[in-house]
Amino acid sequence: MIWNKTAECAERKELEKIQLTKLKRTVERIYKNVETYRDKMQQKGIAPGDITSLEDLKKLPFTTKDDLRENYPYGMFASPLSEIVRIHASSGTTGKPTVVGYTRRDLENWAECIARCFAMAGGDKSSVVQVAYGYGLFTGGLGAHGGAEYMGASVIPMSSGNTQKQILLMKDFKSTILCCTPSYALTISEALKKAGTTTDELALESGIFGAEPWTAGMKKEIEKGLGIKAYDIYGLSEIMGPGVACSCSEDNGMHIMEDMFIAETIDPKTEEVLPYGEKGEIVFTTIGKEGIPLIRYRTRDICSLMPEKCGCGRTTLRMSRVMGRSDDMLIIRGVNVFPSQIESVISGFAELTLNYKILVGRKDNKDTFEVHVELAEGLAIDDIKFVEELRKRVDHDLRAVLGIGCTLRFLSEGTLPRSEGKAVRVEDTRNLSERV
Ligand code: DLL
Repeated sequence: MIWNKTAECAERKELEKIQLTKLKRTVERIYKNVETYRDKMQQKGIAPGDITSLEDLKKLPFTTKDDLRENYPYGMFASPLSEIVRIHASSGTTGKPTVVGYTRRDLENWAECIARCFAMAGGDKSSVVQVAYGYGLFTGGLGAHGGAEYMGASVIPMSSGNTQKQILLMKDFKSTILCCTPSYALTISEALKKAGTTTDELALESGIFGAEPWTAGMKKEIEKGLGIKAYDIYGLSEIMGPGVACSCSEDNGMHIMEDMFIAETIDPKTEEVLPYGEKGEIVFTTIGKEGIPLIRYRTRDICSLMPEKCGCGRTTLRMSRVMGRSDDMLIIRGVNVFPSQIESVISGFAELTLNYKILVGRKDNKDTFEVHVELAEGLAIDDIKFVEELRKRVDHDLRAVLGIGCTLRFLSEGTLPRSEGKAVRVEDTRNLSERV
């Protein structure tokens, strides 16, 4: 089913007309209400009236995560807090999170986008949607929840974790759609197998998975293990949350909600706009948002744009799977982790040096995450009491900043190889280059 044929199957010309009207309105709004944007535009010598065609988008400045950090917490909001009805946040590059706010209309538009995604995955009002994305500051849980409810489905707000209960409810409540990260879908599928439950005992038909990169191998395994068809859903908190784009039954790229977002791909180094089909960093301009509209937001996600007509009948531009990042962000067990966050914690301990290494791998379909760090000179690694007490404190601070735990290993000073050029801090052996 196509949820909103007017928006999703519009003629290109018609869609571009809508985009231009909404772009102009957005630019006026940010120029009036957000000092950073006013300054950036004045520096470039442009005013809202200079935007007269979609081509003019190129004249507008980019926005980065740093802009959000520098304006923490509410400086990029274009609506007063009295109009903001929800706040979400995601990892910042250092200690402070990236904060986003939604007006009532923003929440409605978000729900509309997600309802379109559910429809792509075969959902309708008779669906039973089990939301196993985390609820809280992360946009996954509440985002999927709002969209499923808006579609009219019966929503089970399970949140993530508690795998045995997920399975129990999935069986007894006859869930037809599962929403979670692909890695958690695998965990559920493994637990099902261990419990001797067959997919015939479930009513599950499809799953909407995203928030982290996943391989084609993982997709196959999830589909087989849960007896479903798996769909890829993309999004990021800064732009809205999940539902910016989603794959359809054709399973060939993700349809972008183009009446809400304008997508471009750029060369991350030169910032030159790339032609469709070329691999680059995807950049989004929100054209329907009130709370925190963002112009040309640099996502750091690498993919390509696909303008070709899709067999499903939707006419919207598709983005390919996410093929990598143009920065160093890691996604570990669905959580965004920046090496700089780890470094900022380590540097707060006089007992530690800044010689550290981050090791990410995969074992039994789960991400492993270790941090190895050298002790300061003269400190004894064999002083068990001291080391254990230190471990507790470092572990506590890392957990507080990252939101997930890691295996912490202390090393004697001088153990790690010293770099002769760029320090290689991260060793990621998950082999995620071959993705869905
Ligand atoms: O992960 C929003 C989301 C929730 C998307 C649930 C899909 C499902 P953030 O925590 O801000 O928001 O992380 C955004 O996650 O820039 C990508 O690098 C990555 N990401 C999101 N979806 C996908 C996907 C949510 N389908 C960052 N494939 C983004 C690969 C994804 N990477």
